[in-house]
Amino acid sequence: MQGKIALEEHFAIQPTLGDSKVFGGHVWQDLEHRLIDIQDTRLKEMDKHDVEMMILSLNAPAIQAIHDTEEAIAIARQANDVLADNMRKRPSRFAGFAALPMQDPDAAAAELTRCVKDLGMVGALVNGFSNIGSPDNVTYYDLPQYKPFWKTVEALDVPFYLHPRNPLPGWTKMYEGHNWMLGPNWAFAAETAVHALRLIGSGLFDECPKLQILLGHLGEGIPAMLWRIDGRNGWMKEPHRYPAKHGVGHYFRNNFHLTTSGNFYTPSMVGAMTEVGSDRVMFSIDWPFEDIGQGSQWFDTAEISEADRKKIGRDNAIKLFKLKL
Ligand code: GRE
Ligand code: ZN
Repeated sequence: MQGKIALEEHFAIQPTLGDSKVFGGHVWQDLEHRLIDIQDTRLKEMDKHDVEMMILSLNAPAIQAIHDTEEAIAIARQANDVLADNMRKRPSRFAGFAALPMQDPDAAAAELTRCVKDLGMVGALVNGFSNIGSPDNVTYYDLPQYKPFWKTVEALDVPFYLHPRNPLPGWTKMYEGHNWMLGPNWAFAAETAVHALRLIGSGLFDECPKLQILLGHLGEGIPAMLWRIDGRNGWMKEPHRYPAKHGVGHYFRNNFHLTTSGNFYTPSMVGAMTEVGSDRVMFSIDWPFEDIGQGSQWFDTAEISEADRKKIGRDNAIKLFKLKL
């Protein structure tokens, strides 16, 4: 399909580059180049596979793992300025998501405002929980101190991409002796799905009904579990036990969008479309961790209608991010 738009596509700057090494040490020379490069190899690959635009974001966990708050604020600014420079060079090919120092909710809100209003970014991408003050602190964004931050996101009318990171070593006992499950094979999805469900259960979307969250990897497993999450034990008629007013499915269908990043499998895409509707699914690759050729060929030939392919490959993103293409 011509004119595809992809929106979970990463780059790195020197201070955050090393975070990606564990995910590709054996191909590091190539991966490092692909992360740092924006205007060369990346554009050639986009041209080759009919990707008209990438919405770029910083690698992971990057800012979220910088436990010194002042440093997190400074590196986020630096990354966002680099991104804005690259967007300016090719505004028809690159848009951007802001990296945010969530360690300080007020600073995160201010940086998002700067990125949207001054730098023309179309939203934020944040890599899961933040470490605040110490490397073993874990802070999720359903906590009350984030309420004003979420109000700012809602008022700016831009989506927030909740991107995976690994759980901390102190929180991975269940994977002990089975480290292969860390990262994209399993733990990324489990970690991110729990965080998304925390946001939902907390009642955040009752307070901020217009807030829109993006999840990659076709919803981090949630679409396949949605019926069961809300099902409970049917005949026992037990009311749900979280502060939010409605069932999880209600918020998932009204406040979430899903992308195909790193999950190039048609039955899973059709499942996601069935759960949230084809207006809330969008094409993505997960460059440079995934193969733009593989993702594009899969999507271009997947057995869905041409109307859905056009929506998912392009039109939904234009609408959601108000892109001027
Ligand atoms: C990602 O950004 O989604 C990612 C990584 C590292 C490995 C695999 C992966 O950051 O999908
Ligand atoms: Zn990613």
